[in-house]
Amino acid sequence: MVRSSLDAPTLSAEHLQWHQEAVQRCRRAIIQMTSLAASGHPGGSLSSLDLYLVLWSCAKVEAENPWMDGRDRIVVSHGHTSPGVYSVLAELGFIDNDEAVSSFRSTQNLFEGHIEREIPGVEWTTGNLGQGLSAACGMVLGDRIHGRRCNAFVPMGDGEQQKGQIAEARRFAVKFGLHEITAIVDRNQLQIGGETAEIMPQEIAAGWEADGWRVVEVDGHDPQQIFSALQQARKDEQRPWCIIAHTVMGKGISFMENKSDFHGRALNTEELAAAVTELGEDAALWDLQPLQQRRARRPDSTVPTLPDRLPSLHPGEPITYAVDQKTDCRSAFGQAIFDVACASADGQGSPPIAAFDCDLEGSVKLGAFHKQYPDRFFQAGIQEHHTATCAGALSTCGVTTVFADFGVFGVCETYNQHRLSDINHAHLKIACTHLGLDVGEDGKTHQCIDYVGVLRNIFGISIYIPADPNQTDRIVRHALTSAGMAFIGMGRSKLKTITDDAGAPYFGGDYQFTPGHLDIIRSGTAGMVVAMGTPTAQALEAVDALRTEGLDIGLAHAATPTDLDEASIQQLASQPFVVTVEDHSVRTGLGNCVAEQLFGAGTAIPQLRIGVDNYSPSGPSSEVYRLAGLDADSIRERVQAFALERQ
Ligand SMILES: Cc1ncc(C[n+]2csc(CCOP(=O)(O)OP(=O)(O)O)c2C)c(N)n1
Repeated sequence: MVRSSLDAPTLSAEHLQWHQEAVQRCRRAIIQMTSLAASGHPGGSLSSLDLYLVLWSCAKVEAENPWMDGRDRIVVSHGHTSPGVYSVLAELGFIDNDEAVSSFRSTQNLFEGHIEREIPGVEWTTGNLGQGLSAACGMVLGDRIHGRRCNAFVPMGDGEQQKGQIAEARRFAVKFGLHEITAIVDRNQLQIGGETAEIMPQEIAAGWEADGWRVVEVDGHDPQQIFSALQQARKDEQRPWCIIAHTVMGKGISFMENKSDFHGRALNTEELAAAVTELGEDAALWDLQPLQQRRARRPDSTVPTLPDRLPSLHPGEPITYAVDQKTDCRSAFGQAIFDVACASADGQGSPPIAAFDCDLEGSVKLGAFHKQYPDRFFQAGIQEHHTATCAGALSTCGVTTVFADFGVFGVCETYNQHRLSDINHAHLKIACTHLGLDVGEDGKTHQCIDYVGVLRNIFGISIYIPADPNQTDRIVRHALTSAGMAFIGMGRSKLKTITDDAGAPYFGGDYQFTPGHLDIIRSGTAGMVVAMGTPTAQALEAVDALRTEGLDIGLAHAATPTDLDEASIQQLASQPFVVTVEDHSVRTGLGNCVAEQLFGAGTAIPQLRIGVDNYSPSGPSSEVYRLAGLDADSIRERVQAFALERQ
């Protein structure tokens, strides 16, 4: 193996010699692993191969210390070229070649069909095309926040250029001066279905130039040209560069060259023999049997465990909003994030915390944080897909990262980005306001009534829906100081403070937020109303009215609807019936969560689900709630009727 540095004047003759030999070995590995798995993407792997070899042999990365601070980040965005990536990582000692080749696309270990962040040398799990550049932006920001500089190199496909998120990311990179990033487009002119020019004509170079990038074109199979372009790109302290590398799909095996058929098809036995002959090796040496046997044997993996980087933040002191101090949860969120940042600031006044906004700063209440920490606030414009990925990647770099948005954009618009961030072990905190019908006059386009239903599919996310500003305060402090992905869901309106029997703030003072715990706001034996989020105030008014009328009904609040603990479920199970109240689709929200958790505990009690059963019109939230049956009177009537039916 020969390694060089981008500081060297050129690639040495020795390096070039090694490159030519290594390319053949890697081609062999690519063909072997895809044929063994009988699937995979050999075509693009072969076209990107020279780029990968130059990158991993010249960038500041170390096989012995793959996750070292300050390393360069090689973020391969077209993750289907995994055979190419694995072959190069094996060549450079990051991973074991036989392990990668024999277990590729098997359930044995991590060498999946698309590259995985757990593999040393891989920075981001990709495969959902269009997200790599955004992830690289997050990583560069992470190093800047830690006072370091890293270079990020982002190889991408040319078909991939059709994704809009890439344009979002390149504008962001230019706006924030992320000159450390170099994109490298594998311009092989082909994608799955044929020629890129036919599938979707695109002026690739013009697009990058128009967004402010410096564009250069190279022969993507000439290591010296690739090296020199990378070197110049790295020297430019003003602008990020895009290197368009002209390549040949299937490069190196003549019958595969320029054939889109080999984008995603492995060679069959005859083709494999022909490829071997062409690569100049004895076909007998290419016996796949030993590798097949190893695949069947499933030996333990030698891949080390990916380290996790968690910042340490101080939660600060909780705030209690008084009973007559009507405010909205989003303001309480803005105050709490500001507080946590101030409480966690180091000697230089810079906390390891960052917040992203998509042109809704005033509405999502990030103003105070922005003003105090302007270099930790990222105004990303109406570019939610990029923002979600970029923030997700930054959250893996030892920076607590908040993505604040309206629910309909921060959840519904960006679901796949969040899912990929979770697969990447991100710790992103998604704070969404204007949830449900409480979006008010904006109407049905903005009514996010499916956040629980959508987000509960993401295995690593904790869903937190506070009942009022006091609980919001405590939930935000908890979420910001805990590991993992979190969603904090809030409405828009100013809310009544939820009070206990004595009229004091229920969620104020010494109240401790405990995930999984059902907060019993009123105890009763005739049945239990379980509310979630904004309509808790309406449910409380309804329950108090019914109690005055002699119905001993209780009220609970489920701030973590998807994960109620056993004691909470038992509390519900002992009731004659349960009524769920939510500003969410009745098909996929709290009602579902409660029903399935009760059923799972072996209990079937009658249940009434009060919630949203259709898109609702524009109007003040209070009117929209009345129309949807979420006002206190409607809740009271329906609970009363349900109780009467059961007597
Ligand atoms: C968002 C997204 N849409 C669709 C796909 C399915 N897909 C995988 S590879 C590919 C074509 C990619 O073409 P290109 O970037 O040119 O890569 P190459 O064919 O050169 O390997 C498509 C459509 C995907 N992985 N992600």
